[in-house]
Amino acid sequence: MLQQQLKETAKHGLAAGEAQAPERPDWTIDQGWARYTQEEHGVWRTLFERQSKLLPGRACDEFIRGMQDLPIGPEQIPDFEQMSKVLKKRTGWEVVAVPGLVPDEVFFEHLANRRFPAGQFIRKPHELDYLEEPDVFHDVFGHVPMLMNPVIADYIQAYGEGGLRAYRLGVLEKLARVYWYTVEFGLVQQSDGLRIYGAGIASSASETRFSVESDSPNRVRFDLERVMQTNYRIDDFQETYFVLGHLDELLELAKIDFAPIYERLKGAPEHDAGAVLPGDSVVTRGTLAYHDAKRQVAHA
Ligand code: HBI
Ligand code: FE
Repeated sequence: MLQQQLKETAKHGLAAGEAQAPERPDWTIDQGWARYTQEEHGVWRTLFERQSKLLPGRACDEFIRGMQDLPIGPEQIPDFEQMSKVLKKRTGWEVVAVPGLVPDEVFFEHLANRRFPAGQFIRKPHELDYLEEPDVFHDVFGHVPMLMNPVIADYIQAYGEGGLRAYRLGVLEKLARVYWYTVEFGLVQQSDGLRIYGAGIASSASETRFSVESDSPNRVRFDLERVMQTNYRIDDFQETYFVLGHLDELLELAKIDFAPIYERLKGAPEHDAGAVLPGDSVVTRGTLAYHDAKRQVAHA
């Protein structure tokens, strides 16, 4: 894998299934909450406090509200069972523990059944800003508040169902891009400004600032086919963020039959992560200074 300097949060960069054979066919494990050490709870606290300070005014209202309504706080790593009780009442979702990345089909099967697989482990104190697999902070702090929202709840379930279909059709890459640029790195236009709803951003201190404040990245209105043709960064901040006009746009997206779109896009050109295209509705055109500087160092 490339050298990765600034991987602040889980970017899911490893091939799924690199762990050893699972105990259970669905890859779930016991969370084993009582076995977390004080040091592990301390890592959670550090990350929780840092993000809680940054997110008001940067994350969307739905994220902030979801967080408030969940029984999670800075003191300790959340207990999945307790959290699932509240989540289940709100949107029918629950959180199950997995060792890390799981194979794509296993992941989709869980989502299609409103089970969110969350990494059981937490990153080590020396890797607060650097992590390859989704851990409990990324999965719980980043994803679960949005799962309290009925629109996102339906959308991610639909993604699980669509993922199973896309997997069989051999077009997973295109669907994965949609997930990446929405659930993981999505921005949404709110009346008081651009806001974060993507978990990959919301669980990362540096990308929280970068995504909404930096002049470097492009911010482009979300367009399904455009996104399906666009590469993404797994090793660094995104070069382009796609912006929804409203979270309800995801409801429409959840209903779309992707099969004809896959057909139409066969052989269509792929776009670089930092490209701005003639058809784009540009919110802010980026300087790309951040990534250009890194590319220069890499080529020197
Ligand atoms: N496994 N635990 C876990 N979390 C993920 O986000 C995840 C995964 N396996 C596969 C996967 N994501 C993605 O590659 C799919 O969305 C395509
Ligand atoms: Fe994630």
